[in-house]
Amino acid sequence: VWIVSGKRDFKALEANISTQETNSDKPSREGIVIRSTSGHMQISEGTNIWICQIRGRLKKGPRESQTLAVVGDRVRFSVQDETSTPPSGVVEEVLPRRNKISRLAARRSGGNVEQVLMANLDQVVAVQSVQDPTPQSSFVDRLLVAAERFGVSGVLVLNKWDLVPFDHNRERWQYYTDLGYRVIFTSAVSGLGVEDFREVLADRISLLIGASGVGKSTLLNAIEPELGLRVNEVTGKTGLGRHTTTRTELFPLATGGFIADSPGIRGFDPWDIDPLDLRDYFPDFAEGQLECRYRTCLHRHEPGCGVKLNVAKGKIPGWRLEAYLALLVDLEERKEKLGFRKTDS
Ligand SMILES: Nc1nc2c(ncn2[C@@H]2O[C@H](COP(=O)(O)OP(=O)(O)O)[C@@H](O)[C@H]2O)c(=O)[nH]1
Ligand SMILES: [Mg+2]
Ligand SMILES: [Zn+2]
Repeated sequence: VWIVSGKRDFKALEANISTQETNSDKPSREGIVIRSTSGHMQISEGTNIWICQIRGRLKKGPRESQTLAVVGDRVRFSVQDETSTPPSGVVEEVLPRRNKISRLAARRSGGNVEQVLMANLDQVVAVQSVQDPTPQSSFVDRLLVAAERFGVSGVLVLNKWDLVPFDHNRERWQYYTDLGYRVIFTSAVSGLGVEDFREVLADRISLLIGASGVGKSTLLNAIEPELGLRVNEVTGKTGLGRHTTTRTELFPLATGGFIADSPGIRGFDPWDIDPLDLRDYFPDFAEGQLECRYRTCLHRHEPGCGVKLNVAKGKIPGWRLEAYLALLVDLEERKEKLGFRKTDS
């Protein structure tokens, strides 16, 4: 009889004490990698955290060992010792990824290599404050482009709402809501939106991102004591970041779900977007783009540009086109510098 109670699987327990156990019959379980250090991984499975080694043969695959399994990867592991503290196991298989975030890292031997930082995330949650510090809009636009690029949801949290009048710059933020992004107004001081913040993180794997001082730690502490202390700072700067080895970590939430901390993810760096593809990550351009005279119009200086026409008509705010053009220049410069190559996703 298989009894499954709550998150505990008694079938696995029974199999474990079976006397006829062979290696291939060893109970295997599924979990999520929440931390990865050299040689070991911490795997979250229900309410348990396991420490696992990686089966040697896995390391021989096409993937570079450092990205064999990253935080967020779902893995199948066999039980080694369930009674030890923490319980231990061996990772047997890395299950297919739904998505991933990567950045360019310098190779010791020269050149750049894709470094996968995180897999299977559900959403990127960008935190900004409406004042002290004031929002950097390019940050949000970049982030949303990258969210589109990586196929995850983009959530925008605007904190410190107690410092400005309720209707302060609302149209600007409303614009993102109209584009289909979730926008949450919060104040860690007054408690405004804290429940929405909690709810949006529950049961999902989120990457929290935002410049220092916007209130990330305070907001996290508001939904769970000490959480902000455990989750380290992630800076909101975009760019290639420092080429040092970084460790990403997922923190389990009391509500279910995980929040990611990564000193390596300094803003999304959408390094492998082809400049010509960028325009497709601006959903508000789609309609006007159909009217562009040239099929490969970059909405820059080309005559007969439907997007620029829509800006002139007031259908698209000028700052959206500016954000796009700034990112376009960045991508072109980077393409020139690094050479463009597609990833295997
Ligand atoms: N007025 C106001 N101050 C806040 C709010 N949230 C955080 N702060 C303050 O902003 C500063 C930076 O907050 P912190 O959580 O450390 O930001 P982090 O760097 O993003 O983690 C601290 O002095 C907080 O007390 C808020 O909603 N309203
Ligand atoms: Mg902090
Ligand atoms: Zn155009």
